[in-house]
Formats: sequence, C-alpha cells, structure tokens
Amino acid sequence: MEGLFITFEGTEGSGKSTQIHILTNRLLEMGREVMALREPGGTAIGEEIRHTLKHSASNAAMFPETELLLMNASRSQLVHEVIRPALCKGRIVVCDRFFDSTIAYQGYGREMDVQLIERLTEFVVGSTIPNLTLLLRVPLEVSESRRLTRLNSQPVAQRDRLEEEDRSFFERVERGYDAIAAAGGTRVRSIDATQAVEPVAAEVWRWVEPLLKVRPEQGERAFKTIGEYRNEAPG
Ligand code: ATM
Repeated sequence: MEGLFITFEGTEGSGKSTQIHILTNRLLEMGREVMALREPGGTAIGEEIRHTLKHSASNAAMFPETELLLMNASRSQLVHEVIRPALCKGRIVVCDRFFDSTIAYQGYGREMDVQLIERLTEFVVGSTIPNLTLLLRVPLEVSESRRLTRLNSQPVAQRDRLEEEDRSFFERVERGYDAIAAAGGTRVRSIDATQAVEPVAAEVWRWVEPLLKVRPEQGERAFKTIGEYRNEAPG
C-alpha cells in the first residue's frame, strides 16, 4: 500500500500552519491516517538541527554552506526515519516545507548553485518526491510585516537567525518561488493566500481531493525501496 505525500511551501505570513491544520483535521475526520511534519525538524535529531539553524546563541557565525548541509541533514533523517515508513504504511504525510524551500532560501536567497542543490536533494530524498506541493503566495510586504512584528516581539533568547535577513534576501526568495512555480509542472500548485482562510482552504482541498480518489490502487509510487536502489547500483 502506498501513501500520499503533500508539502506546503511559502514565505512567512502565507498561512501555511493554519492551512495544514485545517487539511489534516479534515483528513482525520474522514478516517485517514495522517502525519503532520515540519522542516527543518520533525525528528529528535532534526529538531536539534532546527535549534542550531534558527535559535542557538552561537549561530550568527554560520556559513551558507553549513546552512545548506544542515537543512539537508535534517531532511535526510526525516525521510528515512519518518516519511518513507509512513508512506509504506499507506499514510498521508503533510509536511510544512521540503526541498523547494532549499531551492528558494539557499539557492535564490543565499545565491548558491541551484544545480548543486538539486544534486544534493537527489542524494538525500531519492525518489521520495511530493505528490503535491501547495505553494501559498503572499506579497513581500505581507510576509515582511509579519516577520518584523515577530522579530520585535520576541525575547532575545528566541531570536530566529533566518528571520533577521534583510529585504533583498526575501526578494530573492520570492524569485525562487516564482521559478519553482514555473518549473514545477503539475506537482506544484500556487494559491493566492491573500484571500481569507476559508477560500484558501477550499482551493487546497480542490487539489488534494482528486489524489485521495486515485489512491492507493492507481497512484504513482512515491519512492523506490532501498533494495531497488541496490539492484540499480553499478557493479
Ligand atoms: P518556519 O518553520 O517558521 O517556516 O522556519 C523555517 C525557516 O527555515 C524558514 N525561515 N525563514 N525565514 C525557511 C527556512 N528554511 C530554509 O532556509 N531552507 C530549507 O530547506 C528549509 C526546509 C527551511
């Protein structure tokens, strides 16, 4: 039995958490087995990495390369420990951010080599690729005001290194999401998240519902087994 893998993407203030909450509750009410995860994080190891990336007292010295590798270290743990086993059991996995965030934030935001990031992603996730990615779009001004409000109200101990970046960084992240929307084919669906919560939830459901109907019998398999990789490996 194969599960369904759905990711949410977008900048601060796009309402991802609210929409993930609404969607997972709806699926649970239908009697589906659902797991809601987040990146970076989602495992004990991943949550420690998340703390290092975002809140640790010494993280101001972090280099972009370190950031890229830590994002992927957290992802590797999540894929192997949680996502693949859950999909194998036929569960629905809903994840707040996945590899598209690395393209947007490290590729475009940090201006790192996108092709290198794609190769690294392939190494880390293999063919554990989301069946559907919902990209919630809000203008830069909306995410900026949400981010600045949070920054100014947070105790110093809870400061978030990534949210301290300047406007030009987040402008580049937006351009990254534009590129992901343009290149993502039918996997990536952009939703205007400036609308009220309910219309956005209805649009989310419009994309999710048809995938529920074709699963598990007719759906594409989300990933290969380790054994299949070994069989394909040269030599
Ligand atoms: P949230 O869980 O609050 O979205 O924070 C995660 C942060 O990590 C978010 N930062 N901001 N601003 C996006 C960032 N991030 C990356 O830079 N690369 C990644 O690959 C992922 C998964 C997240």
